[in-house]
Amino acid sequence: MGKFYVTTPIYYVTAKPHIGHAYTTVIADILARWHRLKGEKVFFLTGTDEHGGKVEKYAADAGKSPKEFVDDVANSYKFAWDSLNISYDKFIRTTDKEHEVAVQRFANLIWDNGDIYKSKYEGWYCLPDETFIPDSEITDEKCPYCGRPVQRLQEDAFFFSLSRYREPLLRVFDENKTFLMPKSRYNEILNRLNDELKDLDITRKSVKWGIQFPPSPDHTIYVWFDALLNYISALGWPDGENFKEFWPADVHVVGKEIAWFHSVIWPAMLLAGDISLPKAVLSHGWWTVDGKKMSKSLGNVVDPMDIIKRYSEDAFRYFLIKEKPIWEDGDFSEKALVSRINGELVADLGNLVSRVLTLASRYKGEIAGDIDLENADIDKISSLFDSFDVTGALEEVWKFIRSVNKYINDKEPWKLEGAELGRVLNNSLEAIRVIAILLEPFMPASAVKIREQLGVRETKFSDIKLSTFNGSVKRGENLFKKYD
Ligand code: ME8
Repeated sequence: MGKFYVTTPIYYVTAKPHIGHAYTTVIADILARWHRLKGEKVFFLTGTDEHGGKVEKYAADAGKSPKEFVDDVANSYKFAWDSLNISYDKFIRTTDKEHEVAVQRFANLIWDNGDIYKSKYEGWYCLPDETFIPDSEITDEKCPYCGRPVQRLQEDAFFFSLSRYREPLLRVFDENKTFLMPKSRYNEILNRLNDELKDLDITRKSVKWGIQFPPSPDHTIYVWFDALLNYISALGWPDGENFKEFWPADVHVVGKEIAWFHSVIWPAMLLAGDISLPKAVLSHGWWTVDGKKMSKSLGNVVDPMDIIKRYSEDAFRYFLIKEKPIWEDGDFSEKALVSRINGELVADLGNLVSRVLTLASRYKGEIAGDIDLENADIDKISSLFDSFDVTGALEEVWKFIRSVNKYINDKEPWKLEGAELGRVLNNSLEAIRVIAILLEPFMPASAVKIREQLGVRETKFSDIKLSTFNGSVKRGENLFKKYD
C-alpha cells in the first residue's frame, strides 16, 4: 500500500483566514482525499505559524498577550477548515511544545555540524513578510514583494551557511526537473540560484516571541527557520513512527511568493541536517478580488466563512478549483461564482441527478441491461492527479458529467418503457454513482448527498466503473440552489 504526505504552508496568525488560505488548503485536501480513495495511507498536515516580531507587535496593538492572541486566531483557522470540510490529519501550531523541542534539536544538530556561525546583521527587514531584504532590492524603503515599509536592522546574529548548499541544490534541480512546479517557477528560482546564494540570518536578538536558540539563549530563532521545520516536527522527527512512515513529503503545496523558501532554504536546511528532501513543491498562482490585490486597506479581503454561509462549502470549493488553472493567477468575483453555480453545478450536475432520480423512482421494472455509455477516463484523471493538476482532473470529471447528460438527451428515457427504459436507467444511475465517487475529493458533502439518494454505500477506487446498479433510489432535495 502506498503512502502520501501532503502539507499546506502554516499560516500566520496575524489575520483570519481568507480566500487565498482557503485555496491552498482546498488543493491539499483534494489531493489527500484522492490518495485515500486510491487506498493509500495519507497524512495531511496544516497549521499555524505563531512566532515572530509581527505577532508580538499585533498582540501588543490588540492589548493581548501573544499567547492569547495566537490562540484566538488558530481557532478561527480550525473553524474555517471544519466548515470547508478539510480532512487534515494534524493541525500543527509552532507554539506546540513538541515543535519547539524539535526546532531546538535541529538547531543544535546543525550547530554541531558547523553550519551556523556568529556575525552581525545589518540591513533591511520586512516585518509583514518576516523577510530579510538585500540593499540592492530596496527602493524608497519599501519591500519589493509587498510594497510595505521596511525597517533597518543592526544586531548580532547567527547565520546559517546557506551558500555552502548552492552546488548541492543546483544538483537537486538538475536531477529532479519537477522538484518545483510549475516549470516557469522552476526556471525563475533556478536563475536566482545560479546568480548567488547568501548565508541566512537565522536568529533575532530583539524579538522575544520565538523559540530560544540553544547555543545562545539571548537570541530567538528566525520565524521562517522555525516554521519550515513544522513539516518534520509534526511527524515526530527524528524518532517518531509517523516520521519513519511518511517522510519525505510527497508534495508541499504553497503559494508562488514562498516558492524560494520551500525550494531553496528548506531543502538546504534538510541537507544540513542530513535528512532526505521532499519529492515536490507545488507553487500555485494568486487570487485577486474584483481585479484588485486583496488588502485590508482596500477592504476587499474575502472571508471564506461568509461565502460558505451564503452559498455552500462545495460551491466555494468547486469555484476555487474550476475557475483558474492552479499554476496561474485568477480573479474572484461573486458574479463569477454565481455564474458557475447556476451554469455548471445546477445545470450540469444538479439537473442530471434530479432528472435521473425522478425517472428511476417512478419506474417499477427491473433496472438492468448492457452498458452503452463510455466510462470516465480514469487513467487520464489519475495521471492529471499525479502531476497535481487538480483543475485538469476536475475538468475531466466534468467532461464525463456532460457526456452522461448527452446520453440522456439522446436516449430520451421519458419516451421509453420496459426493458429499454430499465437499461438506460441502469446506465444513468451507474454513471451518477461513478460521478459521486469522482467528485468526493472535490465536493465531499455533495458526494455524500448523491450517494444517499442512490442508496449506495461508500465506495472504493475499483468501483469507478459502470456496472449493474444495486442501490435503492430515494429521491431527495436538489443538490444546488440557483441564484439571481
Ligand atoms: O507565508 N492567493 O503565511 P501566510 C492565493 N507563515 N493564495 C494565497 C493568497 C492569494 N491572494 N494569499 C495567501 C506564510 N495565500 C508563512 C508560511 S510555511 C512554513 C510558512 C496562501 O499566512 C498561499 O498558500 O502569509 C500563500 O503561500 C500562503 O497563503 C501564505 O500564508
